[in-house]
Amino acid sequence: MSLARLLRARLSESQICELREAFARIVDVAPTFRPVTPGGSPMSVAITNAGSLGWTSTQRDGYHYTTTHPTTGLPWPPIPELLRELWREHTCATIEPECCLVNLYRAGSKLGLHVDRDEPAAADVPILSVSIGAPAVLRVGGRSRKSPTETMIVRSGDVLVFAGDDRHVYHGIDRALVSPSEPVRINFTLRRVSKP
Ligand code: MD3
Ligand code: FE
Repeated sequence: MSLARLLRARLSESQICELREAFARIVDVAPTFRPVTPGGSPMSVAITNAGSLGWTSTQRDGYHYTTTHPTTGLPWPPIPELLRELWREHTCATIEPECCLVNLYRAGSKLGLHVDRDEPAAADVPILSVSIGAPAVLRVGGRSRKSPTETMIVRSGDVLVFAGDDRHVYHGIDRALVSPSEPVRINFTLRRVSKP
């Protein structure tokens, strides 16, 4: 895939600030946790969710979506309004996002190369990703695991949209470029899960 096909936008400083506050409100109700992969190891990225459906993983059930938080049992909090607006503006004005996966990266957190394929009923709906905090090294390949990959830096305020064929490419985070002044990276990924 050509990285030029990724739509990139930059949020204002006040919008970034609004998302930091939105993150604080989400984790207040739905604390971050480290899902366990089917292989049995906890992910190095801590996650939580907003929306009607949240992505998670357990060794027993593998990757899946739930309506409630695994430890509190409460429904996931609502998707922040600013993220809903970005979804309407950059993806589908007529389809509502169901999942806002929130990924929290600290020093040493990474996400291996994968395809987002846990939403088979909504595989044609684009994915929107919004990053704040520390920059990170994003690796993007093609539709086959063997396709060559390239890396790019994703920075605070970047909004990336993956539509069409790009929705199904391999991608991962090699590492978060944290620093003493910016010790975490937060990524919000909005998705449709059920048939629109
Ligand atoms: C979607 N998260 O949660 S988002 C994930 O930065 C995930 O936390 C990463 O991959 C993160 O599933 C990356 C940006 C991204 C990049 C490439 C994609 C999303 C993508 C390619 C296809 C579909
Ligand atoms: Fe992904």
